[in-house]
Amino acid sequence: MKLSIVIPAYNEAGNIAACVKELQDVVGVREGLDYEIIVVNDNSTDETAAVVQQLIDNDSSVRLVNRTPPGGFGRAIRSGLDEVSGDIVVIYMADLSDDPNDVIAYYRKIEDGYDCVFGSRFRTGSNVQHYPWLKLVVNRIVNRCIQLMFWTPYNDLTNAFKAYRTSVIRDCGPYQASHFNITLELSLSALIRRYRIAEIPISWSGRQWGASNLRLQEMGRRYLSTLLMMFFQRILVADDIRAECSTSRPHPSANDVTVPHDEVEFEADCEERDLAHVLEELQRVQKDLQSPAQQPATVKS
Ligand SMILES: Nc1nc2c(ncn2[C@@H]2O[C@H](COP(=O)(O)OP(=O)(O)OP(=O)(O)O)[C@@H](O)[C@H]2O)c(=O)[nH]1
Ligand SMILES: [Mg+2]
Repeated sequence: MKLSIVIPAYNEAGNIAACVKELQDVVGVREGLDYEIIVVNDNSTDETAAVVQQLIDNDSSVRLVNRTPPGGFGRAIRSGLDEVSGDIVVIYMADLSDDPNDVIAYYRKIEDGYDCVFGSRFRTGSNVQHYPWLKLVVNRIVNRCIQLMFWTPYNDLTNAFKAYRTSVIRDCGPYQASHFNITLELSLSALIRRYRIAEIPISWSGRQWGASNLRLQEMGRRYLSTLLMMFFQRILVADDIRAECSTSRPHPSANDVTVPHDEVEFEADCEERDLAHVLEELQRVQKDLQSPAQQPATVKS
């Protein structure tokens, strides 16, 4: 299966070459996967485009999408997704925050049959460094609220670094979010359609070069808008939405989910899986409460 890595980049001249290189080394050289790397440059005012152009000269698997205004993280992701030619899409940050080894872990999970892989920075085995404390606190509160609203065990849905089958991306679109709220639009769209999702611990490190583009005070209303849209879709029209899914959904005994009997079985399987997840989450919380000294993930700020 071909892997497409979409990297939104805004003023990342100091990071993008190292970012692409570490991906090439792991994905191409070490693992020998068929891949493409699509860098989406959003009117950067630095040398980002020129640096990527040099990388393209040495590796035809690297591509550059130059956007015209208006800019925005969500618009950049949407432009990148339109260009994808692979079977699996990974959204990856240009600021060296993500670990290329986790891309391989995502890829293997999809090979195992999952439709989406959500990395979590807050599970046993996760490794998080240099996370600004205010963002960390807001992240944990927001993600806990999302977990309660969607009754889901996945605890890092706002993180963009995730993998999806391309067919899932196409099924869940078109997308509307223009900024960082696309992280929620993508992950929650897959969640409410009940695609088969795996969550695995990942490593993450705060940027060492360049400036952060995520401004909490500007993004709040956008996250809220996407969150409420997905919440009401889930509670009011989830059946209509799921009926339009054309691609592989989790069904242990049959792929044809259009047969009514199968649909009933499918719903029952999903309910069962959701309950198992919630139970797992409750057991985890219980364990954490019983051993307060033991931290679930390494988080250094
Ligand atoms: N194309 C494009 N890329 C963007 C835009 N805003 C952010 N990015 C990229 O998206 C990725 C994440 O942006 P960051 O600024 O690191 O935001 P963040 O990771 O949420 O914030 P930090 O935790 O502070 O790093 C980086 O690769 C940025 O270059 C944008 O408007 N357009
Ligand atoms: Mg970042």
